[in-house]
Order: sequence, then C-alpha cells, then structure tokens
Amino acid sequence: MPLDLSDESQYDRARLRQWARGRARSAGVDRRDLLRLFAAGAAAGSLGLGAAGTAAASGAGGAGAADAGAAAATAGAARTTAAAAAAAAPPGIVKPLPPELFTIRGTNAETNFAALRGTGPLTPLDRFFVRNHTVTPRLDRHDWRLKVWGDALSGAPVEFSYDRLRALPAVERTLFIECAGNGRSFYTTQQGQQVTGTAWTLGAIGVARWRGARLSDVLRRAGVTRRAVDVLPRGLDDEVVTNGVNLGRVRRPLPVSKALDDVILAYEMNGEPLPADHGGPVRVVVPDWIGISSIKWVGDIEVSGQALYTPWNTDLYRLFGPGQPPQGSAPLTRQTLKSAFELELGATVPVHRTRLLTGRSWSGAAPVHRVEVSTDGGARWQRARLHDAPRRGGWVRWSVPWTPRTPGATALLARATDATGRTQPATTAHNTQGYLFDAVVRHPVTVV
Ligand SMILES: Nc1nc2c(c(=O)[nH]1)N[C@H]1C(S)=C(S)[C@@H](COP(=O)(O)O)O[C@H]1N2
Ligand SMILES: [Mo]
Repeated sequence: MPLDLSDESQYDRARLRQWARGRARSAGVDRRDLLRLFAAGAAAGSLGLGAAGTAAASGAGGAGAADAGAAAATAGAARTTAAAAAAAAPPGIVKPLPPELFTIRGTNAETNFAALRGTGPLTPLDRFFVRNHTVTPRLDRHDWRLKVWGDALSGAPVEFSYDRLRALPAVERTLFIECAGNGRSFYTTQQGQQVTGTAWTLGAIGVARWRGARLSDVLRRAGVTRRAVDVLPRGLDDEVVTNGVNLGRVRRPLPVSKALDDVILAYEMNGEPLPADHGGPVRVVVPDWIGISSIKWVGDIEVSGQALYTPWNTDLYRLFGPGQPPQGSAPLTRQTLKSAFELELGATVPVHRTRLLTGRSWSGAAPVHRVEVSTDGGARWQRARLHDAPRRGGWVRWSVPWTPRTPGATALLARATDATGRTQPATTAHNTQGYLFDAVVRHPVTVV
C-alpha cells in the first residue's frame, strides 16, 4: 500500500526504516568522517555531540550511507571557519549583550528570564536569545538570493531575490523559537544526570511576530512535484567544524508535509527587518518545532525525491539513551511543555512582603490553558492567573501573589497543562544530549 507522505507519523516511520537500511544518502557529510569524530570521543560542547549517543547513532546509520558530496550542490573548497576562534573570543553576535539581559554561553546568548518581567507577549529584540553554531554573518539583502533546486522540482533551479520574496503574499504569525536543548542544565542540577551540549537554563526561547512569505508559495513557484519527500534549507553562515571534522553548513531536512503546511520564510521580526543575529535578511520559521528547524540566513533549499540526512537529523537532535530504541529515536520535531519564572535563579526575597510572582508557560503541542504554582517546594499548589488567552505557538504570561512567611531556602515550582491534557511531569527521561527537558523546574530562592 502506498504511504501517505503527507502524514507526518507515517512519514517518520518510513524514514526511520529507510535510514536503518542505509538507503538514504547523507547530504554532504561523509559518514566515515563522522565515525572518526565519534571515535575521538570528546564532546563538542557547542554542538552537543556526545560520545555515547553518537556511537549509537553510527551503529545503526553508518552502514550504507557514505555517499558524500552528491547532495552538496554548491560545496566548494572547504572554507575556513570562525568556530574555533569564536569558542575562545566573545561570541560573534552583533547586538549588544548586556549581562542584565543575557548570559553568554560559548557562541550563544541566553535570555535572562528575569529580564522579561514587565515586557509584553513578544520578546523584545534586544533580549531575544541567540543560538549560533559559528558566528553571525553580515549579509546585504540586495545581494541575497535564495536558490531552490533539486531532483523533485519540475525543472531547473529557481532563484528568488529579496524583492521577489517580498512581492509574494505576506503572512504574519506570533510564534516561539526554542532550542531543543532549552532547560538542559536541569538534567544535571535536578536529576543528577550527565548530558552534553550548551548548559541552558530556561532562556533559550523567544516569541516574536514573524512576517514573511509562505515556504509553500516559494516551493510551488519553483515547481515542486509530487515526487518531493524532503526539503532541505541551508544557512549561509560558516561551515561547522567540530573536532577537526567539517560538518558543512547548518542544514536540517523538513518533511515535505511540514514544508508545505505552515512554514514561513521570514524577513521581519516584531515589525523590524529581520536582525542579523536572527537570520537576516531571511530565515526559515517552523512553527512548534525545535529551533534547529528554523534555519537562519537561508541561502538555498534542496527539494529532494529521497529522504535526506545531515548531522542535524541523524546524530544530533534525536534521543539516545536508556528507554530509547537502540538506534535512537526518530528525528525530533515538536517542542515540549515548559514553564519559567521571571526571576533570577537563586534570588533573595524579603520575608513578610507580598510580591507578585510572574512567569510564562508554553508548549509545542497545544495552547497552555492551566498553570499551577507551588511556593513551598511542591507540597501545595494554587492556580496561577493567566494574563493571555491560550494560543497555539506562543506562550501565556501568568502570575500569583506570594507572601513568604519563613526565612530560609525554598523552591518555587510552576507546572503547565496544555490543551492535549498533558501536564509537566516531575522528571524527564534522560537522553544523552539533554534535549526536550519538560519536567517541573525547582527554582531556588532564599527568603531573608
Ligand atoms: N544557519 C543557521 N541556522 C540556525 C542556527 C545556526 O547556527 N545557523 N542555529 C539553530 C538553532 S540550534 C536554534 S535554537 C535557532 C536559534 O534562533 P535565534 O538565534 O534566532 O534565537 O536557530 C537555528 N537556525
Ligand atoms: Mo537549538
């Protein structure tokens, strides 16, 4: 029976089988290089490559997919990368990163949640987190071109200039972008587990109003055919080199079903031209899915009649570890459910004085419609007041008044429930790269 590839779950199962049989080609990366990388064993912090997880991945996928280079349309001689330099120097981020707004983590900048207090439903651009594999490139929109190409188009590659993209019908949506590793540090601090990758607390998320063209309009104008299986946007930022292995430019395939559904090629963020750090002049925005799907500085998009594989959907951004299939989970798609207080971790608060605790909750699955808060380490819970109507793709702001009665250390907890009925659990099952943490965070405070 033919598979319905517009059905996401059927698609994922089929793709996993293809992958296990080694049928898929590896888009631009030599699997033998990756094997060498895993053998080296060292974790590459900013990428989140972990020895255990990646070894499991190569075991299953290394078999027949060493067809390097075939898919790399424009790959020239390896360019030098700024990644190594960026690791030591301050991050290659263009906008100012004042310490009250951001915590710098390698090449990345995490939003301090306390800095969102008093802001509206959109994250102001001056405090939106930045996650860069290398450094922010400075691109001129007049020179920028998007090339759409591949064997599942009806004809030759098609190019779009910035003006041509802007001339297409515009859509506007309020959506979060959240790193798959957001909350990763709590696997360690709360669950005592080792994970690799950037040690985010909860600030690797931002919500913006995105304006752009529909990816589906671009693909149709480029002549996408029914043969299409995967759509692979690629960034114009530097190639990523980790442990001496060049992974190529940042790219991660989208199933054609998702690409034709609700994906945006965004050129505006909160009413401004898309800032350099967030992918300007044009980035992909994939609603509800993990941040790596939303490729910044997009320069070309391959439309393929075969499943495509890159490091970002094989060894990275899948779940490896106990409780996962031996070859790892399917590539991650939707974000999970989280809550955060707009307060420093470890804040000191005065006893007997009433304050309004504020925070935000969000989910990649459905609108958040209930939030409960505990101010006594989880013994008693009360409903928080929601300040926003539950909405898909965004977050809800909430508050509860609190009058601390006894001095000492305590923990504040917030737990959200979304419209699918899912509530944040007490713990999240471990995975080696620390993705999709969704457990209730115990936010330490000291009452004085
Ligand atoms: N070209 C490119 N796209 C990228 C990345 C990158 O390094 N290069 N990082 C990805 C990751 S891991 C995340 S979480 C989001 C972060 O988007 P932001 O920096 O605008 O917050 O962009 C994604 N798109
Ligand atoms: Mo990410």
